[in-house]
Amino acid sequence: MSSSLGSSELILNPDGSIYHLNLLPEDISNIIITVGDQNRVHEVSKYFETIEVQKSKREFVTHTGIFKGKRISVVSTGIGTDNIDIVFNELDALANIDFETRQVKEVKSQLNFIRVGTSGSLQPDLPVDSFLLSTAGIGFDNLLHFYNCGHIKNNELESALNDYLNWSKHNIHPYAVDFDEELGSIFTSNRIRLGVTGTNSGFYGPQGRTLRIPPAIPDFNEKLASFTFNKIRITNLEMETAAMYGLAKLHGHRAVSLNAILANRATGEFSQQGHKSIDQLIQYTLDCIAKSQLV
Ligand code: R1P
Repeated sequence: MSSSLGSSELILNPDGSIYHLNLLPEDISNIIITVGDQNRVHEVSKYFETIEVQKSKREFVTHTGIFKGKRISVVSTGIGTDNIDIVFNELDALANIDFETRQVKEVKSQLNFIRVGTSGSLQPDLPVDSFLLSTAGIGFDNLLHFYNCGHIKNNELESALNDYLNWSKHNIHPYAVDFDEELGSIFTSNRIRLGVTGTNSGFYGPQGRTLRIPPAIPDFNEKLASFTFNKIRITNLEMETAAMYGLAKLHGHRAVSLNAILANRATGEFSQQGHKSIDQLIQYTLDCIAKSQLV
C-alpha cells in the first residue's frame, strides 16, 4: 500500500472535489479533449447529444457528455505549461488516487488526452488554416526538468537539437517527448499533416515576437525552422504540447496534440477564418473519436 497523501499535497475542496479543476472522480471520462480557451469547451460540447457535467473554476471549465455513443470530457487548460502541470496532475489524481484513503490506487486507469489547439507555423509550406498533428513536442519551457523524466523522453532528438542550438548560454535546454503513436493513429488521415511542435513559456519573446523589447536571440524562429534530424523538422510553435506529452507519459496515459495553424511566422500571414478552422478541427476530432475503438 502507498502512504496516504497529506492535505497540503492532494488538496480537496470541502465537497471532495480536486482543488483547481473543481471535479469529482466520476465527473471525467477517460477520453479527454483539452482546449486552451475556456470558451472553446462549449464549441466542442455543443456537438454532444447530452451533457451530464458542467463545472468550472478559474480558467478550468469542464463539460462531460455523450457524442455518438462515446462519453467524452472537454477540459480547458488555459494558456501555458504551468497550467498543464495543474490540469494533468489533477486529472490523473481523479483517475488514479482514492480520495477517501488518499492513496494511489493499485490498479491504474489510462486516460486518452487529445489537445485541440491553435498554433503558429514556422515553415512557409505549412499554411494557415491547415491542421497539424504533433508527432513530438519540444519543450523550451522548463516544466519537465522538475520531474524524473529521462526514461520517457526522445533523448536522441533532444541531444541533436541541443547540440545544434547550443543555447545553454541563454539558459535554454529544450526537452523532447514523442506523441502516443497508437492514439495518434486514430487522428491520422490526408486531412492532417504531421510535424514536430515547439512549446514555449510565452507568446512574444519566447516565440520570437518583438513588439518593443529586443530579443536575446534575434534569429530564434529561423534557427528552429532550419533544424533537421532524421528528416524531422520543427514545424510550429505553441505553448502546451511538450508538457502534455511529458506528463501524460510519466503518468502512463496517452496524448496527442492536434493544432489548427492560425499564423504563419515565416510568411507573416494570419488566418482570416480562424473560428471556422478551429470548428472544422473540432468536428474532425469528434468524428475520429466516434469512429475509433476508444471507450
Ligand atoms: C496563445 O494565444 C494560446 O493559443 C495556443 C497557444 O498554445 C496558447 O495557449 O493554443 P490554444 O488556442 O489551445 O490556447
